[in-house]
Amino acid sequence: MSDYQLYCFAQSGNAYRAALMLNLIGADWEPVWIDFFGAGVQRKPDYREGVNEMGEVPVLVHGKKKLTQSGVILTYLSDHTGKFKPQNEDERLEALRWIIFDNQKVNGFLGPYRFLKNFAKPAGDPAVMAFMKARIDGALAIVNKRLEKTPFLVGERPTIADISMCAYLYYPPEEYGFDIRKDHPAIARFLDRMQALPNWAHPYDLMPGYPFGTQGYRNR
Ligand SMILES: N[C@@H](CCC(=O)N[C@@H](CS)C(=O)NCC(=O)O)C(=O)O
Repeated sequence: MSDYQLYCFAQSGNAYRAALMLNLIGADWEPVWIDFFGAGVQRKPDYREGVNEMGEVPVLVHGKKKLTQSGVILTYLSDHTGKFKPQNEDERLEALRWIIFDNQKVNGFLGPYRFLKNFAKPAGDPAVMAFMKARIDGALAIVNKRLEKTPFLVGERPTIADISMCAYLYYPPEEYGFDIRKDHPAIARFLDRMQALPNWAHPYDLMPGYPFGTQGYRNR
């Protein structure tokens, strides 16, 4: 058995944060595929009682430890390996600040927007979609402005805040109906820098569930 098990599925940018971190630090890990869209495993009582009372993915299992919330998982992995770890109190607080902003305002809106556009039946109400798109534009502009000043969110080096921010940013523009890279050039350059890190992989190559409805991977 691998050192780490990650409950995840390919379409989950929230889970991608944890999967990407595990890959970037060279961890020995394996995915546990969650049939999120089909059986809705995350909504079942045994999942809520035995895996995650919040009914969410990702969940990281490391021996006897079971962790949820990608921000917690990233913090745990960086504390344990020293990799992508903020270096002092100021950096730690700054990373946490961006992780919370990301969870709430950036990928916190991008994920549901993409879900309503591609997977929900019926698809999202146009007024709701327009509201969310405006929130997304505003939040991405803030991130873009920050990344015009420094190559990574906390400065010169990549930290867990950057890995968190990647959550939904590599999924194809067709899944959004807009092109994040084209609209936000500093984010595009940031994504290129993250992509150049050793062991970087796209969510569809890293987690099972591609094509949609299967347990496959895109390029394997
Ligand atoms: N803030 C959480 C968000 C996790 C999350 O919302 N995951 C989605 C899958 S992409 C989920 O499990 N949603 C189920 C639900 O909200 O009922 C994190 O970063 O781990």
